[in-house]
Amino acid sequence: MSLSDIQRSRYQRMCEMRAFDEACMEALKRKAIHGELHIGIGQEAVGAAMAESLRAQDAVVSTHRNHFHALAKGVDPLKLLAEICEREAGLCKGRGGHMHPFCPETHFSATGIVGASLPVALGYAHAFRMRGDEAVAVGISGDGASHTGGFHESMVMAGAAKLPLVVLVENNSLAISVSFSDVSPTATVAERASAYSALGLHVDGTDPDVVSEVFGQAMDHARSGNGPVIVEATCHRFRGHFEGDPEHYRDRTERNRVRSSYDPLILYRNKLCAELGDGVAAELDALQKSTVSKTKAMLAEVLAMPMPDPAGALDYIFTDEVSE
Ligand SMILES: Cc1ncc(C[n+]2csc(CCOP(=O)(O)OP(=O)(O)O)c2C)c(N)n1
Repeated sequence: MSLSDIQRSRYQRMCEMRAFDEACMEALKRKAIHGELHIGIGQEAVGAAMAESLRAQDAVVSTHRNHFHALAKGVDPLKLLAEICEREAGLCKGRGGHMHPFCPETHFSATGIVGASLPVALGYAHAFRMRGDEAVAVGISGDGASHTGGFHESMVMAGAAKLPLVVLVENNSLAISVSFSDVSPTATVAERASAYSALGLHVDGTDPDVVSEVFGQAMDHARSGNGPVIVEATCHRFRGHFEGDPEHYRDRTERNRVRSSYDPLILYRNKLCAELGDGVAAELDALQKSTVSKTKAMLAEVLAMPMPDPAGALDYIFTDEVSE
């Protein structure tokens, strides 16, 4: 049996996301990125799956760990990588960097302020309702951000006004060094949804098939005027909180256990081989290989791009006009 289009595209998206973050790690090594870099490797299944249910008019507001969400929303990977590498040709002319990429054309934005993506997503959801648009706002949160006031206030307002808001919580069980189970008043974030008159869905975030089905259900629910949804995807962060994090809170044995047990690319490859036969392995491997080499070529292109002119350091800070 052969791969279906959807299986191929889910695997390909995950490969693209992994290769993208590996390129970022390489760029950091080459000193093309300054400041903290938050890598999403291990969480590819969530981003890959959400891409399928997002429409052009929907908005996504992400976090400090935002690369996969930007790719899922259709942000141009070359412009995104150029932004992360602080180039003039980047999404925000190199002024936003890795934590603050903005793309008005695709309605994608992100913030490095933990918990702040939800109030912004709430604003989008209000605007969609006022304009009568059939669009959904997706606010992304980590498990740590689910404990902030902004998360709570946004959910209260979205629930009261039945706004088209989907909150995607990537629960990787760590907020830097703080374990979710040590601080959370509930075993899951999803079960808090009923307190906000919202729908709560919990899903295994390592399997793109499962995430896709559940995220699609959440988007349909919100798009049909049924109010907000919390989708919580359990996933695993393979790298440190940021690149260079000494990870004193987990030892090498634990890190290796997580990587060898929950790699979404390996798990999905194994699943497809078990379902369709080992014959599909060669196609999957070729796909991964060509994705890696295309991404390496993209990084080379970005690194050859010019940096912003220091004389323009104060450009784009103040504006006299507010556009629509
Ligand atoms: C308001 C605010 N407080 C603290 C920080 C520092 N900080 C950056 S990321 C982070 C933890 C976020 O954890 P989580 O929401 O679980 O996301 P993850 O890093 O696991 O993706 C913290 C405390 C910040 N950026 N903003």
